[in-house]
Amino acid sequence: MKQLKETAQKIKSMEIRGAGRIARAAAAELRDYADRLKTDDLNEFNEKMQFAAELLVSTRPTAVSLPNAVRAVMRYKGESANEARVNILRLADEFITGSENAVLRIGEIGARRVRDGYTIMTHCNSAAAISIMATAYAQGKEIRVIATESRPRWQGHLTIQHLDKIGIKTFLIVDSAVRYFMKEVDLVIMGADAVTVNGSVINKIGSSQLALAAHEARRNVIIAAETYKFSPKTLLGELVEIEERDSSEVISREKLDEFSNISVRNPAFDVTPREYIDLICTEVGAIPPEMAYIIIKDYLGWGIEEMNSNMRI
Ligand code: RI2
Repeated sequence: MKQLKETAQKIKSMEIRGAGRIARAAAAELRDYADRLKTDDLNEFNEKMQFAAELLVSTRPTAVSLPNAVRAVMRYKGESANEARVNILRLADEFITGSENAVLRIGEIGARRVRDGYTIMTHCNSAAAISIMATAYAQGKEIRVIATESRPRWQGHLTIQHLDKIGIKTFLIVDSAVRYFMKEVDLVIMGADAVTVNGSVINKIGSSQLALAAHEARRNVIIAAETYKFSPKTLLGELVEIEERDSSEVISREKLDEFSNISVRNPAFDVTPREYIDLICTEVGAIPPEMAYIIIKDYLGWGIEEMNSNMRI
């Protein structure tokens, strides 16, 4: 239980962050938790697994990768606690390996859209988006990247570290400079925390203004997103909840206490409408956003019937 709570806390505090990484961390925690559960009673085992699943899902409300990863593991079956445990270990490992391979495949598919000499703008820190840039660069394409700081958590600093290691020439800019630099950009590549059934993309706050500036300047926008970032629940009309984080990420508590009339709003994500997105690059292909439903139904396996009868998390 202690380790389960620690993992949940690390995801909540963003010590473990990035939609893909938190999904893999949750799958790994469910696997290890099942392994640590010593009970032979199947009912008790199931109840404890359900508790763990719900705790992990509650940590970050927006990233759909998290419930999708948990659901992939919680599909386990077993006539006994031990059978269930063995099944969970297999499902979790399958999810983790599949997720790592998906990022590589997205790199290969997405790199086909990157030409030699391109300047690419990116936002926040997305392993899937970086995979495209890294693959294009490894293919010998001379690219440059413009990376935003991504306030308030500065994930842009992680991006520049990564790109620097690979050897890609990168400019770090403040978030408010995206429109100023758009004229120098050939292609925008960003990640996703969630993709809805109508093809809208939820990603780090600021993504939609970047996409809007790209749309205005007629630059293409590619979203790099594994299929498990598509939200089955949006098929039932549910909206993806946008996480609002603590004010202390934006201004210190002491400073804020100096004011009487000021409070902080700190949404972690925003929604980019599909009109501003040219392509969503998944591991099963580069699709127009309008095809999001196909991914949810055919690749995640959640048609409307399964949704109505099965979805607990
Ligand atoms: P990968 C991140 O969320 C960013 O919004 C990023 O674009 C997205 O996850 C996808 O990242 P946060 O955890 O899965 O920083 O592509 O809030 O790495």
